[in-house]
Amino acid sequence: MTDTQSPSRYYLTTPIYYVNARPHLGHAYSTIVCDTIARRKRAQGVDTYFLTGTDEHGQKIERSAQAAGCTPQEFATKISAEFRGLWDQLGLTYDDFIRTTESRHKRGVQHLFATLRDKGFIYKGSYTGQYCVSDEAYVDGPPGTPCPDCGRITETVSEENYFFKLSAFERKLLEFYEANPNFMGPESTRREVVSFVRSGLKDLSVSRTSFSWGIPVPGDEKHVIYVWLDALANYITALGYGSDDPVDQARFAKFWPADMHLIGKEISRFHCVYWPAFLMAAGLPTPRSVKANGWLLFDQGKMSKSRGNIVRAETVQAVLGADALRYFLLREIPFGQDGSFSFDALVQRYNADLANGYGNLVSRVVNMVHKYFGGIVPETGAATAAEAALRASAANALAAFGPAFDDLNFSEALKSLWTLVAETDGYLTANAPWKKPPDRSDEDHAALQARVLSTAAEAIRIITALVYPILPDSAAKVWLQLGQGEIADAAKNAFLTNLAWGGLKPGTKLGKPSPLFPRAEKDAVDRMQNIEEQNNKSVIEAASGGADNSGSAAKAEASAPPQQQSIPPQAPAAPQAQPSPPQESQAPALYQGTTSVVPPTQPKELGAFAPEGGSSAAPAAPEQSTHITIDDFSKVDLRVAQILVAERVPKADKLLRLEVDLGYEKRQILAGIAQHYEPEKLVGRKIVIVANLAPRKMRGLESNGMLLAASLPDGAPVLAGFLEEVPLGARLK
Ligand code: ME8
Repeated sequence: MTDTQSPSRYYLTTPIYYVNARPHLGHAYSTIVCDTIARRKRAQGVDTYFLTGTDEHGQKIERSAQAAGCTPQEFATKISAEFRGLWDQLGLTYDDFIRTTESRHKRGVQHLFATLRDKGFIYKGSYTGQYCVSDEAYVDGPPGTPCPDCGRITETVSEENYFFKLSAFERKLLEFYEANPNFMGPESTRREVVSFVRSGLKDLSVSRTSFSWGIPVPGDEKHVIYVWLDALANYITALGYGSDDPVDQARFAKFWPADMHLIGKEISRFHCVYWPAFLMAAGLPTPRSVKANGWLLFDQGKMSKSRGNIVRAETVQAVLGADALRYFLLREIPFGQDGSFSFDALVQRYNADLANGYGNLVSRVVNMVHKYFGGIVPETGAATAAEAALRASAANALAAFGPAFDDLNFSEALKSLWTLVAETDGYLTANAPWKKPPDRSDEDHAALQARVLSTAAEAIRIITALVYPILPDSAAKVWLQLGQGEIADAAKNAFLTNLAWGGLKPGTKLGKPSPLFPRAEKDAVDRMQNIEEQNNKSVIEAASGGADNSGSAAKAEASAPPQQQSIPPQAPAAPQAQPSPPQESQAPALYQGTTSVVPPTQPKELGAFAPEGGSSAAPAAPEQSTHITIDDFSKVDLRVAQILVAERVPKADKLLRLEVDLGYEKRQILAGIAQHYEPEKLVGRKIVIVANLAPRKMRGLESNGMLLAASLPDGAPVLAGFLEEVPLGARLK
């Protein structure tokens, strides 16, 4: 099914991003990787089509829009514009940006659905089962089953649906994987997908009736098409699939099948199982490859809106520039593996490799050519062993960089290139053209300067050309400084196809030296952290009406857990300072030291439920104003959680041990409600917890939070809950 690789054109895609959250560094990561690939391909003379876009249908978006008080279309338009705006701000060179609410997409998806139905691969049936709204995925298991991908508790759906005969493709897919060993990567993804298919494929429900925010099934409009069938089709609809227009048809014929779908590893099943099966069923060629990036981790978890541990690309761009971000992501994280992001690591890498490394090398050489040769590249003269060695290093870098890069091994590619940076630096230092020993004649010294500086400048030219896809802005500046003109023009002329030693001609007039990567001072980390804090604060204020309204999207996003840096993980107290080991009868600390945050009257109305007798055992609240500010309140992180496990704690008649699911994580909490609630009856119940309370140990068990309950006059707790459906992890504010 897979065509042979066509060297003359290349079609690559990012996932299309959900519009329920603003873009963060995780989204930027996949898009930046694609941008570097697209730039390299174009600079090799390959006709390249780079597609990105936004995924705008589905129940999740419908609910986010509802929460924000606007229509799904308004909501999608706002967030989609943020993605596109950010990609433009970062200088990403996508050729097309598709929105799944565009008519060209709807037309194509309906055409695909009708084709699959006409070919007998779609039939009507009924489905009762579990569905994860967050991942828009069907899940096997009984009611209450958590989603295997995100851990959220699934919802039970019971609907008349259209089904796709996925089961008919089990063998075909396995044969396809076998015949195309490079179809999926990395190896871990390939293994996972193969074992998923080997374990048996069931037919897939491909329509929904319980909500309407989607593309109607042609001819049966009360159904909307399953969001993943809708979303995956973007890769063909953007090219013109389903259109009668000859221009669209020619584009589709030229660029399909895609050379690479670049995705995050969590959506491999959709891309490596469902997508090829849909295409095979429709009689269309399958993509040539699907490659999964690992996860960007921050504060020990996958960076994601639902965990609230996000960093924005704009923040890094504002302080260190977009190139620094691109370099860090590609150099620091071996592609395909998870990688931690931290501001400290970013600044260290920036200073070591860019400011002190490449940037400093360029500045030394360009300045010396100006100082000693009036800015004109001198004749090299006869090469010595030192020049031959540097030239050999450049040849090594040229030989190593391309294959590593084309294998998506960006980190290794850059490492090999930075070996050349270090060797050029070492060559300069060893030959010290700035220092004339007393026993060297003026003539000999001038010859050495000419030889060394022109050789070093040529090495810089090679480095700059190779690194251009990763550091496009900086490479453009260096290209000008090397007197080579606009690098964008060079790229258009496919300058990477004939890159070889010797391109910097004597007599070339260098451009003015200009700073590339000013050293980041110690405060760079603080500055980035402050921007993130301010960002988060303004989102919270906008949501509470306390600040300039930054729009419905901001409101919806405010329901995400806060960024860890901006909200103190615990309120400013020190519950650890208990004089004696906590007893079951002691309150697990809501009021300990957090009294400036929560008014002392609050526990009576919406009791942060302490084990029985807790409120009287809690330390007295200090004197304080009866009013708190919105900032004070926002320090208490109240969240919706669901009880997964409830059991009595041995030898403690008041305590229950609960395992609760916050959607973005699971944790254990202890609650003194055993005399009022049977543990079995609590399982599955949605409750409210204080999520950022300092952990405490009771009876040797750690409690990570506290549930909220009203406290009746006789002291009995009544758990706080909701009448409407609420997603796990939703914040109370
Ligand atoms: O899944 N680390 O959209 P999405 C690395 N609409 N990459 C990350 C990341 C992280 N922490 N967070 C996000 C969807 N990404 C669907 C896709 S495609 C037909 C439909 C990147 O908004 C990564 O590429 O949840 C991941 O697959 C994608 O964003 C998920 O974006």
